[in-house]
Amino acid sequence: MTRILYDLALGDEDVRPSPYCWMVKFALLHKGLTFETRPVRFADKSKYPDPDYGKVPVLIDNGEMIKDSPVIAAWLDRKYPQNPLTSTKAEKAAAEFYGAWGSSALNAALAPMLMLRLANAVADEDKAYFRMTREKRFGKTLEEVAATPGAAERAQAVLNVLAAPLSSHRYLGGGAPNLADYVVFSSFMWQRTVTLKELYPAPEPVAAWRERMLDLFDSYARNAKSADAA
Ligand SMILES: N[C@@H](CCC(=O)N[C@@H](CS)C(=O)NCC(=O)O)C(=O)O
Repeated sequence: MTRILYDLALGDEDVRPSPYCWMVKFALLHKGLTFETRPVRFADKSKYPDPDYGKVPVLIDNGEMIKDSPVIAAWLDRKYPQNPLTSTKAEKAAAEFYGAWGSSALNAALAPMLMLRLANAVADEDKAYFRMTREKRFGKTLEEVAATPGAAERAQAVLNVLAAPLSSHRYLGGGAPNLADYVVFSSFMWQRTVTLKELYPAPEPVAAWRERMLDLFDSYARNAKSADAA
């Protein structure tokens, strides 16, 4: 049985920033499934398992190709029912909410502090592609994105939302981590793999939860390489 996860890499191939790939790595670890990661860079789509799709994560599970992180998570729960990522419809709905909130509110709040750092850390052959695609997405230069006023304050305000559930629960999943934790924490891995610097003050319940998440699975995430250290 081979399980290969195609994972986005920066200039240093060991630095893996993609939040969606992180979510799938956590999902596999949660289920106790072994896997290898295969790094791909941004621009050279010929190295992707599906060049027309042109994105990762893509999981190849014993020859079967599954794409798109929420689809991969749902597929893993169907194929490997042990240690479910979500056990009830309510948990599934909550994880869907957190996924949408993470990729809109949280990622948007973090982006001004990360985009220019990412642009500097991608491989030389990716630099023009990265700048062109991201400037098109933001509708401004990466320097303008980085100069967004009040970015740290906005991140703090967004994290205050997360402090609400984490003030009374150890995890977003309640007493133990579930898919909701993995989708949100993946955004913090996007940040952590780009820089280990403290970019904004995090509310205490969120900071404590992040430490708990870093400890999971023998500190898998804590041991991930950051571009700072590359
Ligand atoms: N909806 C997809 C989004 C995947 C996605 O956007 N992946 C990014 C990395 S985070 C990517 O492959 N980017 C390649 C590129 O920018 O060319 C998922 O959840 O898996």
